[in-house]
Formats: sequence, C-alpha cells, structure tokens
Amino acid sequence: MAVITSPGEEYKPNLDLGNHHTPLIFNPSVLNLQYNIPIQFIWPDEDKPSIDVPELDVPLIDLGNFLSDIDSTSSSSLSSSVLEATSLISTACNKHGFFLVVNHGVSEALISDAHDYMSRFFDLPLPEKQRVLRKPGESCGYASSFTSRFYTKLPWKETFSFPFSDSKNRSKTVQDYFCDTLGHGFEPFGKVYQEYCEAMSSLSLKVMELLGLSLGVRPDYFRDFFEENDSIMRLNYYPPCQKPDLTLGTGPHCDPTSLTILHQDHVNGLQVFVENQWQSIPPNPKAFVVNIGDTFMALSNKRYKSCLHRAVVNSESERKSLAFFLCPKKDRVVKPPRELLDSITPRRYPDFTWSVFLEFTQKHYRADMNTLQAFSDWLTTNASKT
Ligand SMILES: O=C(O)CCC(=O)C(=O)O
Repeated sequence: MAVITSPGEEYKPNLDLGNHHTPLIFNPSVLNLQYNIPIQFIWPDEDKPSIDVPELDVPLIDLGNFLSDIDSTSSSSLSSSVLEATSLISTACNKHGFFLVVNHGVSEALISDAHDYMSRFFDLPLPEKQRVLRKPGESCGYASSFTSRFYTKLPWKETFSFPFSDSKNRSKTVQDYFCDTLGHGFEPFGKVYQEYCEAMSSLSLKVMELLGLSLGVRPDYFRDFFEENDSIMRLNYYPPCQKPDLTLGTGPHCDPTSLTILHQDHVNGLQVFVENQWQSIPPNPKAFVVNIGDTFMALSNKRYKSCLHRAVVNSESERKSLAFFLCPKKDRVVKPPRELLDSITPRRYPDFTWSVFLEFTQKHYRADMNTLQAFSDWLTTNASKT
C-alpha cells in the first residue's frame, strides 16, 4: 500500500526517479526555467489543473466584536454579530467546511515576520535545509522532491513542518526545535514561529467556541478539547513552473487534522472541490482561510465537512503559504459530544486518538477524500480481530 508523508504526497520507498539512474534534485532556480519538466511532476489527465476556475462562495466572518466581548458566548442572549457568525459558519461547514476570518486579532507585523522568515528559510542553500530533512513516516522537517522517496505525481513545492505544543508542561518549544535541528543561529526563526503558533492556537480555540455554538454544543466543549493541543505548523513554498497546466503544487487531499488556519501570500493558488468542480479562494492578506479537517468531521459526528482541496502553481510568480494544523493532544479520545447524538443519529466513527490516526496517514494510507472512512474501517476491522 502506498505510504503518505503528508497530505497529497504519495510515498514509495527505494525507487529510482532519474531517467539515467540519478536521483532528481528539486532545485527551484533550475526547475522554474525548464519548459520540459521532469516526467515525475506530470500529473495524470484527471488531476491536471485549470488555473481559470470560478471563485468559491466562502463567507467572511468578522471576529472583531466576538473577540472584544469576553462574555460573548457565556451570556444567555448571544449578540447579533455572534449569531450571524455562527449561522454563516454553519452554512459553510455543512457545504464545504471553508470560511475566512478577518479582524482576528493577529498582528500584521507577526504575519509579515512569519512570511519574511519563511522566505529566508527557503532561500537557504539546499545542504542547509537538508540538515532538517523529514524522515519517512515522520510529520516534521524539510521535504521536497529531491530525494528518491517519491515515485510519480510529485508536488511542485518545498515544505518545512515543525511541531507546536500548547501544553504548559511541554518538553520543547518551537525555538528548541529550530536550535536543536538547525543550530543556535536559527533562534530568531524559532522565536517568530513560537509566537505565530501561539497566536494560531489561541485563534483556533476562539474558532472552536464558534463551531461549538454553531452546532448547538456548549461553547467550551471543543475549546476545552483542544486545550494543550499537539499541533503542526507548515511553511509551503511553490516556485514558478513553466508548465503549470501539467503539475500541482499540492495534490488533492483532505486534511486529516482538526482545523487548518492558512495565510496565503498575494498569489492565487488554493482551490477547493465543491459541487463537482474546482473553485478558487483568492488571497486576502487581511484574512485567514479556515477549514475543517477529518478529525473535526469525526468530532462533529459528520455534521461538518472536511473538503478536498489542492494548490496550483503558475509560470510567473513564486507562491508561499503558512498552514497551522490544529490537532488534539495526542492521547485525547476523539468522540462527538452527546448533543450531537440521538436515536436517529448514531455514531458515524469509532473512538480514536489523534496519535493513531496520524500514524495511519503516515504509514498506511494516502490523505485523500476517503482517509477518515478508511481509517474508521481499519479500526473497526482491527478491533474485531482482537
Ligand atoms: O498552499 C495552499 O494554499 C494549500 C496548502 C495545503 O493544502 C497544505 O499544506 O496541506
């Protein structure tokens, strides 16, 4: 069975990629000028992208009032802005699971620093980045298509992922990760991303309150569930490509995680598969794109959708995005609250922990639109064997 190292990337070990038995090197400054892109980057016809797709109807949720009113979810009568936000969120999450948030309280300077340090990281010479190479079966480190790990449908990108823990008793900070893997010179990188991840974690907990309200669940239920989260932060770099109609930056996948908070730079690229067609979410520097992942789909007992999405590339501009993947504390048991169960709505998925689901996506199954169902079937089959 194919093994996946991250959403949308197929991993088959020990296969030689080069036409002449030399491994393929993902060197953006060479590849971005090539008109004959290596065959491994050419996707099958059914996956080939179209740049010219309609724009997705995605609601813009203004969090300003909600964040400034500390009692916004505890009073018996919710303010009209909270009611409006939960209604928009409910409609979007029943349909495709994507919405935008503005007036989110994250400082522009921090977002700008996070983009700036992302450029500095990807501008490093390849051997420097390789010092923090992601190993097969792991979710963190630097990854691109330069190794011989990948076989076909290579994504046109480089990524760098690292862990973030919101636990008071965490053993390592993001700063420690950068210093341990890349050296003390990288402390400023770690400092910026520790701060950025903390901002993303607290924004996700606020979004969890709104998701709870929108589902008719007490607002602290999901918020408490994600306290002390063990999350993942990913930096995505997509170089220009002279054949953008043949390849993909990130292949079609659903996020196995719980909630994704994405910040795109000014270049178009994100597309979501809704109503049988790919639709784009254009960049908005003032907004974060939020989407439901498979684990939240399970927590909501399949009320809310985790939707297929991908990133396309283009021939003129490089593109970057910052993705924070909210995940529960590793040993938390994922099960929907009782408010979402009744005699006509049975449990859709068995209990599981995030650590087992994560391992399943890394070692046994590619992240696609069927990942959660395949995991659920696998759990049920294995449970019945024991
Ligand atoms: O870069 C983007 O717009 C999407 C990235 C994404 O889907 C991912 O990192 O899983």
